[in-house]
Amino acid sequence: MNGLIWNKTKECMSAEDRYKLQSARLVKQVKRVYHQVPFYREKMQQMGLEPGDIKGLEDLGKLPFTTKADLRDHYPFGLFAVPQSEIVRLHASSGTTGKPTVVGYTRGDIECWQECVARCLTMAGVTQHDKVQVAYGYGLFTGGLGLHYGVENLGAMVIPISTSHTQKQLQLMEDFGTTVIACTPSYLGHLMDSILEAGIKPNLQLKTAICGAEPWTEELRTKIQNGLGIELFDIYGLSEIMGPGVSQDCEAHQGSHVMDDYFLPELLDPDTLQAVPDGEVGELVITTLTKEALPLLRYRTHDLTSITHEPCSCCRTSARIARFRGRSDDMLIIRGVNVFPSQIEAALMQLGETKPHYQIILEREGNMDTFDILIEVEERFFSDEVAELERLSHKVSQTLSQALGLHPTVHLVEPGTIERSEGKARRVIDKRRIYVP
Ligand code: DLL
Repeated sequence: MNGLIWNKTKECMSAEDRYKLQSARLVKQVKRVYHQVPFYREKMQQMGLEPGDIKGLEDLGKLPFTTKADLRDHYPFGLFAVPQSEIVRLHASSGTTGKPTVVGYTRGDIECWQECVARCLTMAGVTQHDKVQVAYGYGLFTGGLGLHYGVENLGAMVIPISTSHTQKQLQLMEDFGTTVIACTPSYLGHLMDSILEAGIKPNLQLKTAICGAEPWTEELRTKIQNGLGIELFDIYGLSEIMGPGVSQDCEAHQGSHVMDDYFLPELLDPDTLQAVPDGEVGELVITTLTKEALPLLRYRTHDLTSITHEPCSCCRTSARIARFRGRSDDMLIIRGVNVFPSQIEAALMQLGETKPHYQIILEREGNMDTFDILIEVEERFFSDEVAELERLSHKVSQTLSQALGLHPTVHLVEPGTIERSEGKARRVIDKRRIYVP
């Protein structure tokens, strides 16, 4: 299919054929994980389950869940279902302290991934005649290479610039005639400001953007679409499942099409773990149907959304998920990096020079996140010895930057500054309004 517009046949199959395909793949996948991954075998045995008990989609609810903690506990390769010699690539989740979650891919997994991303690009109207500037980070993060291989698979031209400086992005965009940009929505907002400021919009060929990796709103989409006169598409994915390309919206912009011949979505109540009806908000849980290296059963994404199984006006019949409403855990996504408040606490405790009271304050300045952390320190640091406070401030900033992979602005404050609450401490004040209310 190289060089051709992606053929939609598979994406438009009837509900009946889809059900049959998903069922057959699920049965096969369950057998594989039972025999290849001791973790799943033990879990299923504890539940009194044999692979033969899973006869199709109707038995999905019997299967055990998988969490990020399970991946961490089996760091680095403990959940892999193939020998390491069959792994052709590794990626890892961003911004975690200590042990990251590591994901592996066989050659077959990479083929599946590039097919999914090629489908997404086609949904956005991208063809072999396009020039796609990939401004997601390359490296262990899945964004850069994920998009890269999808673009090549489609036969379009890839410009693998990664997260270079804005001036460089603009220069290449102008010189090479970039028609599609793939980057986080907040960064695109920043690029837009720079383009408008430099007055170079008339020189650009840009018409489409593939944005994802962080929550964003319809308001931001409209603002950038109007500002740049281009169309924005919302690509979703997570490293544990594959990376970008698990789902994306089409030209109808009526929800994000899940590649559900490969990734089976369920929408569950995060407290009861019971299915919620179509249209109601729940946690997205995904079972990989064909993944070879790291197959996951009922992976809890913690992303909150709703689902519909109604066919779309574009003819695709896959399940569609709505814009994300938030997360059922406390993970924050700051400038595209995943951050858990507990990481900050762990780093501060290890440093041992501050008090255990801290507060994260997130805001939007223009289109970029600002990331401030207030941390209480002992009274004595506020004596006349300014140098001591500066030393500590520098050390804390360094420690946190290392732990998070981000540079928060650190404010050391006097004891009692941060408001105490009787129940749970209010660790995060997020004023960015990135989720739909
Ligand atoms: O962010 C993969 C990716 C790269 C997706 C490039 C799209 C584009 P992780 O770093 O593992 O992987 O982060 C996954 O990011 O569980 C969501 O909470 C959030 N996320 C990803 N895409 C979107 C989106 C990549 N379009 C976590 N809208 C996920 C809202 C998103 N949240």
